[in-house]
Amino acid sequence: MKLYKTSKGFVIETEGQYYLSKHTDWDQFINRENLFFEIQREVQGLASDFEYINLVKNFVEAPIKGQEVWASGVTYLRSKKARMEESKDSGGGDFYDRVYDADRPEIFFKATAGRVVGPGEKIRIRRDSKWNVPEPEMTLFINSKGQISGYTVGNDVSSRDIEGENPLYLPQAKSYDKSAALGPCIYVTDEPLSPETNIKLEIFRNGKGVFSQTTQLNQMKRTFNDLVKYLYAECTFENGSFLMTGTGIIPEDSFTLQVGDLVEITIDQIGKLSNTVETK
Ligand code: DO4
Ligand code: MG
Repeated sequence: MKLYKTSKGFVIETEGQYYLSKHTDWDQFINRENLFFEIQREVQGLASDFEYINLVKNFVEAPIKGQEVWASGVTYLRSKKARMEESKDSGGGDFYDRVYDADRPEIFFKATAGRVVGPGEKIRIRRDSKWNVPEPEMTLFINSKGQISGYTVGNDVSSRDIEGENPLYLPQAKSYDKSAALGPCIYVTDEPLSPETNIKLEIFRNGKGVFSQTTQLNQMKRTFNDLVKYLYAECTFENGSFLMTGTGIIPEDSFTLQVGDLVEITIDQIGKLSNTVETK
């Protein structure tokens, strides 16, 4: 089932039917133990209506309110190789090599809710950066008890020249206004995701495709539970949190995002997150 946050209410999609939840607080709506069963129970008392599709089409927002967004790094071989290459001149490459094999994963703070954009909204590239990429990432919604309750699509927009210049610049390369996109929904399931789940990144410039690649969850080196264990070890999250799980796709080194580019990320079961690039 899918949960959509819209400016007109919270829409539940399940088995091809659409329902409008009676909940009015997103944080309370999503941060419940056993969310799958809670939603199943809730829809039994609601009437479905196809009109609610229009709310999803026209009024959908990023599925976040009182949560922080965190992110994991170097969880795919492709990411390790790209970071080592971009930071070789600064002598930082070895850090990425070591973290890929270490027990402790790289986890960093990505964004407050106010820095996150939703479907159809503009993502930004930094004005002081010349080399920027989208990072398509399976993103977990973890409740305040540390349980993974749902999944969404995430874009960890990143400045490669800034992080490559010095690994200590990572927070500036990663965290700035509109550097994160989430959506279109929170996908809630009572089953584990298939390792064959596809994560696809497409980039369009002036209506023409300039990049397209797909990876699968089975390419990820770490487990979701391992990442959650480290994130929740010494942090509490009153309303739960979002955790991006790292990118397995990075365009070739000659590629950089431009203003006006359309970035589309599609993950099986969850849906498509589309955003265009702006800077100002
Ligand atoms: O350490 C750099 C960032 C890595 C990252 O964001 C990723 O692998 O997705
Ligand atoms: Mg990333």
